[in-house]
Amino acid sequence: RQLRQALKQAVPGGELALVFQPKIDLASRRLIGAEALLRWHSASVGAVRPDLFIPLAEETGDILAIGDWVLDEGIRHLRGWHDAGRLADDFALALNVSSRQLQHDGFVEGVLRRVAESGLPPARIKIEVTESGFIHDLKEAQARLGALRAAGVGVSIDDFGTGYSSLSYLKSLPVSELKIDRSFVREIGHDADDQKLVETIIVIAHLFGCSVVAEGIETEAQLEVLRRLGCDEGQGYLFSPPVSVDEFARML
Ligand code: G
Ligand code: G
Ligand code: G
Ligand code: MN
Ligand code: NA
Repeated sequence: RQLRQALKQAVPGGELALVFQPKIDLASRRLIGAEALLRWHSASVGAVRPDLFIPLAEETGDILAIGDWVLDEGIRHLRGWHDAGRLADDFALALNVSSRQLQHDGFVEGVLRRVAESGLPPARIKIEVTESGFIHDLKEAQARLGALRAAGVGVSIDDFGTGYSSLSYLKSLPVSELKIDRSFVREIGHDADDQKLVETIIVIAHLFGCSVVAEGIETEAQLEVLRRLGCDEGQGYLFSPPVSVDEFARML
């Protein structure tokens, strides 16, 4: 109850912040993007982890205002880096979007309006959705994600392989990127079957014209295997944890 009340203050109270985790091209080790991750420091209850407050915000509906804030703030920083000439041509910023946001009727228009107002090339922005984002209404998700792709915005499936029927989604969804969940990456070198899953996801993604990002890379050994299997990009503590906007700007 206390947390619910505190959540209402997150946006108006200026209590939210974005941190940025670098995404690295595995072949060249070049910085080619980042994922924006939300942090909340509540004036009344202190720091709260996103895996705790995001499900709550989805339940209460606060995720819509929070999600809008993430889009505004992410695109604002991206524009600063872009205008300062700090970004490689292929650099893209990934913003997480919850299923509640995707299901909200103004979602696509909201994203495309912000992109247009920013003046940024649409390909600089990627929307990350999890499978729970389209399990609800596949047809509608298909139309919405398709509208983003048609406008040139990237669409990425987060936590790929952890839900159900992933393969049938790939056939019907307009997606440009798959992210291999870190639970699979962790088992590389330990569990032969998990490694086969990783290998299969990479092959299938490429067959469908998607690029593949491995999450949670922590060791050179994992990186070596992923490179050998043809994985395109990675993020993880081996390269960098999520960092503040100032620290990230220094990496650019
Ligand atoms: O950064 P951290 O590992 O604590 O994030 C935990 C999870 O919280 C992420 O995997 C992601 O699913 C979710 N998350 C982080 N930032 C956002 C955000 O801006 N929007 C949404 N919907 N989820 C986020
Ligand atoms: O969107 P998603 O739920 O995948 O968010 C990624 C989460 O994973 C973030 O909360 C981030 O802090 C965390 N993370 C990023 N890199 C690593 C890593 O190498 N190892 C582990 N254990 N967690 C990571
Ligand atoms: O580590 P190396 O000198 O190979 O890095 C070459 C380039 O790759 C760096 O200039 C940077 O752009 C990118 N890179 C490699 N590792 C990291 C990392 O951990 N964080 C960030 N932000 N970029 C990295
Ligand atoms: Mn994500
Ligand atoms: Na993930």
